[in-house]
Amino acid sequence: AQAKYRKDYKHPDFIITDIFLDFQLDPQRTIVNTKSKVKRLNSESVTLRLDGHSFQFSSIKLNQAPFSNYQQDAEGLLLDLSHVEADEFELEIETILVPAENSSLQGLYQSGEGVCTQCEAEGFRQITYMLDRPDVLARYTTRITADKSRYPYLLSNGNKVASGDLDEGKHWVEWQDPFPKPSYLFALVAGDFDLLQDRFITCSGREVALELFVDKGNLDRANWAMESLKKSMKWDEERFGLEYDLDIYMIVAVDFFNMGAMENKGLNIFNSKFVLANPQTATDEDYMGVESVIAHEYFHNWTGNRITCRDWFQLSLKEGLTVFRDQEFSSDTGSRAVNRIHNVKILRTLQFAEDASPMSHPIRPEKVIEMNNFYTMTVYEKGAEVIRMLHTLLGEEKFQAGMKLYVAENDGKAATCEDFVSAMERASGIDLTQFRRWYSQSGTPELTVSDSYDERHHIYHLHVSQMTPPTADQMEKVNLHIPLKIALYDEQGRKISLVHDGRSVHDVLDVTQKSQSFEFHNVYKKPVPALLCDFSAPVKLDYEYSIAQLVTLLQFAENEFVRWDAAQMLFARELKENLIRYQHQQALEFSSEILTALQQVLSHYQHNVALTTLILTLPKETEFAELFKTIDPDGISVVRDFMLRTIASAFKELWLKIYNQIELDCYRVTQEDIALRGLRNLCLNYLAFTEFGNSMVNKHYLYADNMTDTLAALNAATKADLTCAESLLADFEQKWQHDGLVMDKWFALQATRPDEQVLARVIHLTEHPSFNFTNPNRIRALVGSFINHNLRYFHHIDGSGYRFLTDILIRLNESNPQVAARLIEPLIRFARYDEQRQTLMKRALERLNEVENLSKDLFEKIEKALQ
Ligand code: BAL
Ligand code: ZN
Repeated sequence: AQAKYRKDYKHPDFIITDIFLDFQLDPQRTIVNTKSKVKRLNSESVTLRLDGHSFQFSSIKLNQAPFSNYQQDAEGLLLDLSHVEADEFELEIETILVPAENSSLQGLYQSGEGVCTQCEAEGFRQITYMLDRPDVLARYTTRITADKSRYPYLLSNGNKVASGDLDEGKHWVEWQDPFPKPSYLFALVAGDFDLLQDRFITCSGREVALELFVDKGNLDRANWAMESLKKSMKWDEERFGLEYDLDIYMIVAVDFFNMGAMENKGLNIFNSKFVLANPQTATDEDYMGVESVIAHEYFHNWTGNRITCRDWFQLSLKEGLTVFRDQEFSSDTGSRAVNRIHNVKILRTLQFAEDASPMSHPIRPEKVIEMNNFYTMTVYEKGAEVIRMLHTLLGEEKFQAGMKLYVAENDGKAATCEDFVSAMERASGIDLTQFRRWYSQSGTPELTVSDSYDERHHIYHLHVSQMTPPTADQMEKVNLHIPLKIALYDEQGRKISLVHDGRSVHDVLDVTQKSQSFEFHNVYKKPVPALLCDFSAPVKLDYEYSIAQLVTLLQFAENEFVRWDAAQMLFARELKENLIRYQHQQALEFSSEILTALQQVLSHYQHNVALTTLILTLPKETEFAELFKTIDPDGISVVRDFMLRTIASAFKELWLKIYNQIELDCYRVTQEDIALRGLRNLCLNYLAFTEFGNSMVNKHYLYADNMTDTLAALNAATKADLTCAESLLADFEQKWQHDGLVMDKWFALQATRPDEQVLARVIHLTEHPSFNFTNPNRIRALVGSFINHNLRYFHHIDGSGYRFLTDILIRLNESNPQVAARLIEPLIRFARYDEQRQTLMKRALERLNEVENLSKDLFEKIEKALQ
């Protein structure tokens, strides 16, 4: 497999300006006729390389005449144009596809009873030969012909311009997209659906038809997605001044989908997981997930579609920015603190782990073998953090001025990350020279902070130094521009103003050097510093807090994030100390000081219900694991279990009291109710580990009138291994076995049970009638949950977890390499474990390496891991 490098980018010698696609659709044999208007930009160029594979090539014509001056290989077609004089000509290519047998879920494939496409990043080349690169923008006209009764809806991008009936029960529809776009944004859907219709009046008064297509019978699960879409459209007008541009916006939910969703122009295709929701089938978390993914795809219409990426190395240009925009949407429409905490948890756990892995890469990668491997936490989530830092440094007003300039300069074009930063820089007048390094440097910077207090002169000093450890892809690191947001508190938790030479100073410190000191005046008592408030930069912080200082922040800090973060640090400390005890076979103990502080927070839950829940939620095993260079799966699991049981029994009466105090008469998706349900279910989670567990959980399940509560009961029952667990699981299975999406919750629970039998059960469940190896959602729910969220048993020292995963990967290598490459992640991270486990994991990778026809997707990761 050939690697591509960012530095090798070249402007295209040829472009395609207009493309007419004709699909004679049939799942067993689809004929695609493509007429493209090709333009030669480089008059010297006499060869044209088109990308294409995985179809039957039928014919090619140039200006209507048969053309045979080409070479075909496994990845495309090389046309020899040395005898073609004209700089503009038409290419007509015919290909034949079998959507029903396309298990890769890229290109054109069958999903359930329908047919749909997925073209990002390089799926279009599985439909026909094409200049399949994002900087080639063409106007698309698409005509689809298919059986009318089987496929009453035939959809593509843009506006429907014509349609008609044909003989033999067939019909056709023609779509035209007025906006030039790269091939990755092309979409086609054919099928029979239930349709939810609505409309949106834009800020300039235009009416947009909104159409949401779901599987027959699912209309009662479509409303939330539609409401979310309208909210997103309004929000983007109000906060970013961006208005929708077509007269129609369509969303189709499909069950077989590799990603979350896809922002195809005017025709989003969604994994049904991020569309369908009603109180009986979706949890509060699902509702929030639907809202943010709907928003994300909608926001791509400007940041992604109107302005796209020049090349795939620039992916974060659209993804980092669009994640930032969807995070801001969720924060403006919900709770900013809750959203920030949620996102920081993901970043610290998953992105930090990626940065410490063989796959480490900057948000703008330098080298790629398989582009699908770079739809990562780094490009998306760290990419969004980089945009957030820009926002912090510039402030909202200048940031929006930068956005305006970026849009004005790049609308209708394929842009680069540099185009974005440059617009921000020029619009704000702020020098971003050093800041740009965030785009080229991988790894997680570490900030070490110490302080000193001059009692006589009332001066407080903060000494800050930065260091980024080497990563797999990059040994040498440079100093970054890190915005460090701070606050100083007195012992009562009152904020002390930040003053220097009598003038108030900004609470965001510019850390730019290896080592720097900051001085604050008029500080009359030694303060407690809150550092990296709101996680102002994606870095690790090292400051030697005392328990007392953290308790002060936890109880009194006015910033909610600071309070939560103090709790995280207390838990981390407790876990680390007990892990040492565990490793020395000493008795475990929980600091009474910390318990008292937590109890204080819990008893005042009414002040801030959502925050109390977040504070009292013990970090997951995988979150704790990131505290260590070498991970001890058994130790972390045992100690966390001890902490859980200690908190459960220490506040038993309080858990019970709060559980009984919270009453919700019916299910509503509001901030307040979600927070209350969250706390009540947290109470249940802890109570499950007390003598009341079995009867309370049973009753909770019985009385639940919504999926959030049902799942909370099932989760509590399985995690605490209650006697009711089996019967509740059986009841749920019986009730939902017909519904794969709901069964995913059940599969995930089964896979995360904390007992020796879990792997045997998971293997057995791959034969379950609701399970299906061709559906990525099912695989992620059962296999993904086991390997990513069952730390102890996936990493069982007998190697059974690794063998299981290897078997699965061998199976998926050919059928769906994209999904396989996601699942291999925990195996390639062997360096984080002890020698015995490392040996077992490497053996598994070597076995995979021997597989015939190893996909580029797996090859790239295995090669990096074993090198
Ligand atoms: N562009 C791929 C899916 C997404 O990030 O929206
Ligand atoms: Zn996206």
